[in-house]
Amino acid sequence: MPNSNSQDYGASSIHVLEGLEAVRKRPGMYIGSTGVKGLNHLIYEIVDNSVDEHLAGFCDRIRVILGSDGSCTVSDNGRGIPVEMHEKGVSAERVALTVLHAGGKFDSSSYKTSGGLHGVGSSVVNALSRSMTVTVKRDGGIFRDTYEYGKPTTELIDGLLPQIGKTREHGTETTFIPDDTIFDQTRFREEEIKSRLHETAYLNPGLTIYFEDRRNEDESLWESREFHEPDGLKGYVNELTKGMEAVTEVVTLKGESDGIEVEIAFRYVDEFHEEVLGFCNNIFNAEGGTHITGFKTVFTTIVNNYARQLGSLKEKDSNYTGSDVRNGMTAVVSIKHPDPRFEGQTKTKLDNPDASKVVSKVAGEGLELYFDRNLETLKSVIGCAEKSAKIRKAEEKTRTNLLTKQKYSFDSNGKLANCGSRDPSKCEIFIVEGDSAGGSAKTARNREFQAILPIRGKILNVEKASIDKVLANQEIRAMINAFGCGFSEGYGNDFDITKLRYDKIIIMSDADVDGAHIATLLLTLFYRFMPDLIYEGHVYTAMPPLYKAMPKKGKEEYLYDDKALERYRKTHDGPFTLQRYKGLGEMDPEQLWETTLDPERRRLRLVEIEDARLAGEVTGLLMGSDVAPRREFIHEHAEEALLDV
Ligand code: 0RA
Repeated sequence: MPNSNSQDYGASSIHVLEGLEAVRKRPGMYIGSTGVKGLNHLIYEIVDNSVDEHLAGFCDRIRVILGSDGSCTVSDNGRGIPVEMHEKGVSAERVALTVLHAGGKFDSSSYKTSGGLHGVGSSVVNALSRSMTVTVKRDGGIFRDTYEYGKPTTELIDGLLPQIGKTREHGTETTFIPDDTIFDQTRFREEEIKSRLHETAYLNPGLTIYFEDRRNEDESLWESREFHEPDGLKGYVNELTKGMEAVTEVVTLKGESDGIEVEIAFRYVDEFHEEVLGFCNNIFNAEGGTHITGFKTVFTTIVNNYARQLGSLKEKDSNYTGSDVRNGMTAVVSIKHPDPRFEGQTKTKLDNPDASKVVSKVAGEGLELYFDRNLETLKSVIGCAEKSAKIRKAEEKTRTNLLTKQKYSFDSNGKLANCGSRDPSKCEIFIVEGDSAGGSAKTARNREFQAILPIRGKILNVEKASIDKVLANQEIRAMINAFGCGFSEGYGNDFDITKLRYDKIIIMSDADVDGAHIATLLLTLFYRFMPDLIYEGHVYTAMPPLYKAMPKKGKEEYLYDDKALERYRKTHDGPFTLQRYKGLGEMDPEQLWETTLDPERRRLRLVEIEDARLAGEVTGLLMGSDVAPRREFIHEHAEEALLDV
């Protein structure tokens, strides 16, 4: 029976029930999903509370037991959830289990909060459980509270939990059975749980986690595991590189600054790949974040500095890239942050700027100390970078050869209609959407200085494609070849703007959504592979008119936007017919020349990106598969930054 004593369960607590109701209405918002992932997540929420108690220094054992009744029991030997009277007039345990977000935040100075996916704790698990029993041992007593679907079923005595026994032990035990009306299925997936518990053990070397799966009817088939990893991150990196040929030992770095604790372990193996894992408050950050960036940046800088000191890089050589330096690296970066923030859709990317600062400080200092004393390891690391740089340069060369070889075949395959002049400062190239508009443009243009490159339909979205795919794309190759200045990718840079064959690269697409989309795809390509084209102001979009106004009396006039039409309506009294252009294809060559090609009359907009940061943001925006924001970009950014010429 739910407790209905109004003294024990006052007005503030009614609100509480509404809170848990919200969890039942939108479980996905609190635990990610109602699939088996979300189901397992219930266990992690409870375990994380015990891990927090370990981090606070009061618990070194956690047990996780899967029962045959579909339950999970998590117990620890911590201080025990406080059971005394809370300011809300009931036991603090009751508040923790029924108030959303209250879990664990009794005393934030001595008790670190977990950086969990949703950080919501036991009350959420309670809300999503058919039944839940919490047993607390502390202050010499054993206290028990029970719930069904998040609602208390134990009657409090003067607001406090009934004592069911005596003990000198302390700790918390939580047993819950997930609500099968919420979850698609209620069988916990043990493989994932074990792996996560093992990971937790690596991240907390002082902790022993015992796991037992008692779900089989046959007791002899129960599985039990004990996870204790006293070597911590070092052991973790060892495990991650098991069976690979080690190039270095596992190096560990540790330090603290501004209240942020940092621990790092890394090693090199003889493999052409890198793996860098980030954790914040024991939670894996699948998308990395500021801690990882801080580590990578300082690592690259330091290895390059040493490489120059040791003569691996000569004066004329460019630096090793970040991925050169991490060639063969396996690393784990784990930080403890008092106030973690996350970004990204899945909330798995750490966002705190101070994390980057502190990690690079700790890692930087630690690395210099270590490398100064371990020259052989340093040389091995530099050796891995040398190897990577060599391969990278060879690949770049092949790629450039591939492109230059095909240069003339593109010129002669009929797509590019080049101009007569070879003076880049006078030349322009129009990238025209569609063969028919391309045909008109070829007829209409001034052959002396205007080149036309028709492209078919939508080009490849380079944000979503691998470099090989990008370079295999005919339209993209045609553009790279026509421009003549190569391309840069990632850290590699084979781009040479001085070789650009046209002063103006003009994107000419229809003034509709599809046209905007194509322009966006082209801009994405330029950002990523030829950003200097934009930084140095060579990229424009053509502005074909939207309307032609034909008055009964007087001259015809092209109107380039709706504002112009408005103005026209206001300033012309006589009757006029209005022709609306839906696409470039509707214009004959002469009209196309008058409105869009003729430098004397056309309107162009310069595509300008203020700085790299904005470009990065925009590129991120363009990456999404959502069409709407892309359009916005074209209309807002390319518009406001675009000057009329
Ligand atoms: C808040 C304060 C204290 C302990 C805990 C929470 C606590 C919560 C959980 C959840 C699972 N196991 C837990 N162990 C401890 C400290 C109260 C005191 O000062 O004794």
